[in-house]
Amino acid sequence: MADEKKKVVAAKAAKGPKLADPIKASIDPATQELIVRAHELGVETVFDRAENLKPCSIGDQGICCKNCSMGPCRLPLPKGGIEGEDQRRGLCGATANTIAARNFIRMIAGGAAAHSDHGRSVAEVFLSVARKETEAYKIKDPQKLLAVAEALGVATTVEVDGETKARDMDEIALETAETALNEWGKAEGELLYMKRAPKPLYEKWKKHGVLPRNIDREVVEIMHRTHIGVDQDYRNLMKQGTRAALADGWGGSMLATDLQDIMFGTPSPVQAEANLGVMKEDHVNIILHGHEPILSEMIAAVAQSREMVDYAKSKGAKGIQLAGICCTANELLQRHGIPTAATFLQQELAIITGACDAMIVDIQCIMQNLANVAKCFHTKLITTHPIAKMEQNNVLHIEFDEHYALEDAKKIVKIAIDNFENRKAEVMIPRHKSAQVAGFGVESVEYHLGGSFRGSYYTLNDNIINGRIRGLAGVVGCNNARTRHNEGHIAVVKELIKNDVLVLTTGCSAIACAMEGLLTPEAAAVHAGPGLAEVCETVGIPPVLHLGSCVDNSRILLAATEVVKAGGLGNDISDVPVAGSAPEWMSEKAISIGHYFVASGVYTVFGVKLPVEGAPVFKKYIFEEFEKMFGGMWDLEPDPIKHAHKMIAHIDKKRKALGIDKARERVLLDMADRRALEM
Ligand code: SF4
Ligand code: MSK
Repeated sequence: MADEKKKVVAAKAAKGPKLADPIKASIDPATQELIVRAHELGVETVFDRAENLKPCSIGDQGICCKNCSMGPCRLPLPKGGIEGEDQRRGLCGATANTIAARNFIRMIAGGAAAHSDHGRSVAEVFLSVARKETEAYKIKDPQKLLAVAEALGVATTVEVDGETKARDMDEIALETAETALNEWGKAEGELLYMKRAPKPLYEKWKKHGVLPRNIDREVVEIMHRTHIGVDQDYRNLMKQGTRAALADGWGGSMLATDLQDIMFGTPSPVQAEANLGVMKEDHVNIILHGHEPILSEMIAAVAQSREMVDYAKSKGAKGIQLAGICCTANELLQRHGIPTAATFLQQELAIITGACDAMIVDIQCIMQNLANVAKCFHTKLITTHPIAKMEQNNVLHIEFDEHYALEDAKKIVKIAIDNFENRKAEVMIPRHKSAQVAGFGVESVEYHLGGSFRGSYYTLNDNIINGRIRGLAGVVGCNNARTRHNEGHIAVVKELIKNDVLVLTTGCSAIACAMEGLLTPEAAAVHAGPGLAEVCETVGIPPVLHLGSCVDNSRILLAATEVVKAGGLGNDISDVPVAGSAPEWMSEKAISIGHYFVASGVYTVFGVKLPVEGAPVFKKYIFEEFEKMFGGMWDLEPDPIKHAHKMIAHIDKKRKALGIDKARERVLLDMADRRALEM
């Protein structure tokens, strides 16, 4: 028997690792073509690894603890489920609920730390700008500075001889920068931005003791509480998870977004293209990947300079093509209209085109296998951040210092240009790309939907009340190699807009929508229900609005707050017909985002899986009981159509509670009548 087993293992090993089926791996033709090319060239990608490396089923259910060296303790569910008291215990006695809750909030800590540390870097650069220590960055949006100053309690006026005068902008900038940076580590009080939320929501947070004190402390406290022998009550653990997630959404992420807008400009709608087809064979292709716009803004400025374009031409290229991956793509797109090359799962494929002369990365969502793929091509892979290096020796590390931003950016762009003539493999850029309109935000939604009441959310609210727009959905998050690339995003979003739900999207979900052509005003006529299509056509917006990067989910929170303020849709975010979704999530950041949506009153559905199945009591707590505290709760639905319909059902429940469900029925009749008249 043992010999038989050995033979099977040997036979499998002789065959080599399994290769991904391109059609099953992705719905996107560019991705499929490049997976085939990777196979032809013998280059392994994440899609192949997903075939050969299966996830651990115990970890998948959230019930593996390795928080001390007596473990790992794995607590599989007994066959036939649990009857009576759950007898499962780790060596220390930790229950499945404790273990799942500890794991869950450690994911929140990871996500909140990632977003917030990004925010801190931005705040530090902003402080350098305010102190005039750097020439490279400027205040591009003084209006936004004034708004942020006010939200942070920084005075924007002064009294001079009994008269109120505008305060000096340099002074405002400096005090705003110092106040903002203080939010990460202040000794007492609560995060200043919490009061930007609708008052009833703020009161709920206060009542349940989850107002964050400072950003760093909430992450640190999670690490403390989840250490062996500390917090052993899943409800109390989740209380801290909530506080840390709120410190992310209404703190670190929101500050990152705001300070980026002040320095790099508040986005407004721009047109561009998306997918790997944006790369150009006869250009130097520079791909920017990661999250912080601090570096990519400089690269964008330098790469578009006459000096660098001429240098590229001197090397035989026709010019320089910049394109982004992941959230760096979203940052570059929303402020400069720079095209989007790829989602998270396509990052290795950008190199496999053979046309990527340099891939410049900073932080988050950067696969270590990029270095192995780059070895097979001429691509220079350049890490730039002190906290994110790679061990492989073909990777260049050029540390980016904001005090020498332009010099560093020039050096990097020059390396890319010099590498143009070293292309080895035949270039194979897929032809697929789509048009997109991106760059929406709290301000531009207000402007575009303002209608006759320019500069307000009344018209958006009116259209929700009269039922043309059934409700709002935030569809966000990553790709996940455990599910078919982009299929979940696209199916969920199409189903929502078909049912008149206006979708706000960020992150890789936004990139997926762009690749599918859903981010154009024309998409409304093809994919949206009649009510939503009518609104989109009238105001000239796409049925899916791209609001930016992962930290820009804070824009969704503020947009929902504006909806509440505009009136007619209740007093709190939890009253608004709105739902959240991450159909293909994979990162800890997604868990933090999901939880701050939930704690802000939003029903939030995740696709793929959630690490809670092994602890049914804990699962019930966050799936059902959270609603009683904050109005929002978690849900899981891997099937994208059912996923969308759960969101629609929640939206309808909220419409009914507001007494506007009848309005929707009337509007549908009106539409039919109108069509009959037109005929
Ligand atoms: Fe096991 Fe408890 Fe240690 Fe976790 S903390 S590994 S459950 S003994
Ligand atoms: S990049 S966190 S894969 S959305 Fe923000 Fe995409 Fe998810 Fe990274």
